[in-house]
Amino acid sequence: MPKDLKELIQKLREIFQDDHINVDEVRELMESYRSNPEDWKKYAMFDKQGYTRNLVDEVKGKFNLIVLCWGKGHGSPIHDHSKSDCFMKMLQGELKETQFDWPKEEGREMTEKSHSTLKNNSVAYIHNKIGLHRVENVSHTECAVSLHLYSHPAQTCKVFDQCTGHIAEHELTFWSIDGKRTPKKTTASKENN
Ligand code: CSS
Ligand code: FE2
Repeated sequence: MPKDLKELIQKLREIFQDDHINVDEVRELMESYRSNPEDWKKYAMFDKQGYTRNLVDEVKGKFNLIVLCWGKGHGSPIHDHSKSDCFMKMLQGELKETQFDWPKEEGREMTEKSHSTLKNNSVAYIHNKIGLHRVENVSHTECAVSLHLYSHPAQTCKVFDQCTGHIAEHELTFWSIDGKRTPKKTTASKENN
């Protein structure tokens, strides 16, 4: 069991030396880390406008690890994960994940496939073959913090209009890198996906 976030990162780096990853192994490792705010508070930066993406670690071409900070009522649009495997671990609070199938044709409303509440320390997993999702902090009183690992990280993703299934390309940006706020110019108005 990793004793802190640093040790979790070390173990992830070891696992990702291999080209082929075992999803269950990564998931179990992330689950076994017990969230301690002392480990991740330097990455936890909130914004009033929407959730923030804060880069913690990256191994180019392999994975990146991001702390996402969700203020009260903040949520993502319905989105895909490009070529990434996405592991999402709760560090604080709760998030609601709603899954959708890929839209079959444009013009039709996308209906929910399933939804679940992600509780503290649990890990959810998704990639494009499983489907699409929306993630929300539905709480009006509590913030939420989650740790996301993306293998083969992408710089863009697709976002979907639930009413019509219309697809748009969306740029993924970082609010901070290694605990330092990224210059405003590169993050203008496109923080959320
Ligand atoms: N994929 C979203 C968060 S929900 S998994 C993102 O990276 O911003
Ligand atoms: Fe996602």
